[in-house]
Amino acid sequence: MTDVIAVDLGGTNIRAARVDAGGKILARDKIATLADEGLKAVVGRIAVLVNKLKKASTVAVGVGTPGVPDPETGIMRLPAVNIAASEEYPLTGEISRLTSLPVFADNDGNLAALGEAWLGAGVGEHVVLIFTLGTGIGGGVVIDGKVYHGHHNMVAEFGHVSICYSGRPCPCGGTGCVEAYASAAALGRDARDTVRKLPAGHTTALLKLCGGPAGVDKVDAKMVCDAARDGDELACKLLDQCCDWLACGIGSLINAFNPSCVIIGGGMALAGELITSRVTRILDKGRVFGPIWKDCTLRLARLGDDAGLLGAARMAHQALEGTQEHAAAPRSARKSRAGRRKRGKR
Ligand code: BMX
Ligand code: ZN
Repeated sequence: MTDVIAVDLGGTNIRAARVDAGGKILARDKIATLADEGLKAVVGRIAVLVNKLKKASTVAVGVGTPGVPDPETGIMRLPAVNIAASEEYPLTGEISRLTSLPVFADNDGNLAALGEAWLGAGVGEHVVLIFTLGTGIGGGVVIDGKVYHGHHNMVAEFGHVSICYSGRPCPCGGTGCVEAYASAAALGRDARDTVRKLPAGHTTALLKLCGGPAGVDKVDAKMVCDAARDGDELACKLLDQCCDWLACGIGSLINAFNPSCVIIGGGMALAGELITSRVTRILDKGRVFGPIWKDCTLRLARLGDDAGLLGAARMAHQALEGTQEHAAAPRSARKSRAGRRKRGKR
């Protein structure tokens, strides 16, 4: 039985796993991304991981990345904003050169959606949307088990759906993007700003969790969720506001896609019910066309951190089978794969 190496390129860590065609993880490893060193150095580290994990049974590599790799050339068409020097970088070609394997790549949100639709919270669903809440907000659409990429393979950038006409600026160049309001990074930022402005003597669990006024810089989204779980008033207010903004984005996309299911994933989804109950309550009250919402369920991701990895594995297997035409791979890799098949190897 053949297998592939799945890679999940994150802002902090690169995670990789050898995965069989049924989605079983056979081995895994990770390494720090060190994103400031630029994508070229990062790709060198990806290759080290792949070469460590690959076996004679390994037939391809699947990579999930922020930004958008060109499906034909594997060059970064939309740079990853959290990885330096990623613009126009030949992502799949370089990894292929360093590992001697065909490489396929797609956006991390798309692959999280594919992973959940394959083996997680979206199994058997007709139209699945995912929102991954992390440094940014990733998005993905899977229809009947296949990623929907749009006319020029540029979607789904759900984080950059605007929820405010003259709102916060976003690194993408847009205004009022939901990512600038409801990502884990945005919630952490809002919490720090709010705690800094508290009048003297005001108590909040957030101040205790960060070790007092000197530790306010450490306040993050996880602390807000932990404090909200314990009923802290300020943390609950921050989370209410964040989920209201998130529901605004989710409601608009439900109106656009009429999904059978919306999945909330990413690191912040570990807060579980705290997020889904708030978003559901807001959607029940409005922000979405009622009859469309009635037909849809909102769920937490089931694969946790492995959604993107399993999606990357699924993409590579699908690409090899020729059912996922848009997967990014350099033509040379496709040729060498065809050549191997002709020669009857692997
Ligand atoms: C950004 C965007 C998406 C990515 C999302 C989540 C860019 C343009 N990245 O919105 O492609 O899916 O972040 O990524 O670089 P995370 O790693 O921040 O969770
Ligand atoms: Zn944006």
